[in-house]
Amino acid sequence: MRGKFIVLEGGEGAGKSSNLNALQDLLEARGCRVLRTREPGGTPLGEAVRGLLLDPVHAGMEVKAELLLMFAARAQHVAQVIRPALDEGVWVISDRFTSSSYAYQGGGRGLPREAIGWLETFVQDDLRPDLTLLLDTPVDVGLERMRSRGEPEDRIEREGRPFFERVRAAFLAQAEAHAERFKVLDASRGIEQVQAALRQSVETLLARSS
Ligand code: Z5A
Repeated sequence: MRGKFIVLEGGEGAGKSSNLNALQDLLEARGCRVLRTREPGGTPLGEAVRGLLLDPVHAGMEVKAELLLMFAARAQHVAQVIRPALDEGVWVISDRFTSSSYAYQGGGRGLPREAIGWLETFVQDDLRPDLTLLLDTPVDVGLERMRSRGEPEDRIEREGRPFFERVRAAFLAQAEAHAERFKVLDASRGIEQVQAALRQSVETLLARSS
């Protein structure tokens, strides 16, 4: 049987990395073979493109170049990693996917959603995540968590609060428009509560696919 494709999305400091561990443990405990990946990245080419996208040295990157680099990395990721794994029955869990392009390059940068939609179809054909878990936090909470880690900010993290407010709004709009394949989790709660909600959503998907 074909594997399922689950994506974790959210703004800065939403807790995607922390929750991916819990998701992987849950699926493996239920006997699923799991491949964990991320965007931008997930292949040697994609990781090289990620380096270009996040390096503050490219502060003047044209927004259309940013969008096209996201999809260049994604084209390789889909062809080399995601599709083959799903075809072999492996469950793919990804830290971000195309919803981030709608949120950051669409909502944040103001690029038209029609252009993003065209690239989505060109690169993915009919491939869409079976479930997108949107970890939603007020922007201040996420930025505070991110800054408390004390790591240097990458090129995109250097954007100001209004940018991240637009990103959040664009994520929530997608979740509303595609309620059948999105689940919004209130990620401002404690990590145990967030993980309990995540488990519930994934159990529902597991029950549907058995
Ligand atoms: N991007 C894009 O623009 N377009 C695209 O198409 C794609 C991506 C695919 C890289 O992503 C950047 O690429 C990203 C979007 C853009 N830009 N930015 N800015 P990334 O996912 O690698 O980078 P990130 O979003 O900055 O990830 P992050 O900062 O690592 O956040 P996170 O993984 O969601 O959070 P975390 O590391 O799990 O947690 C952050 C801290 O909060 C950590 O200390 C945790 O212990 C703590 N935490 C987590 N959950 C909780 C709870 N519930 N309570 C308290 N503390 C918590």
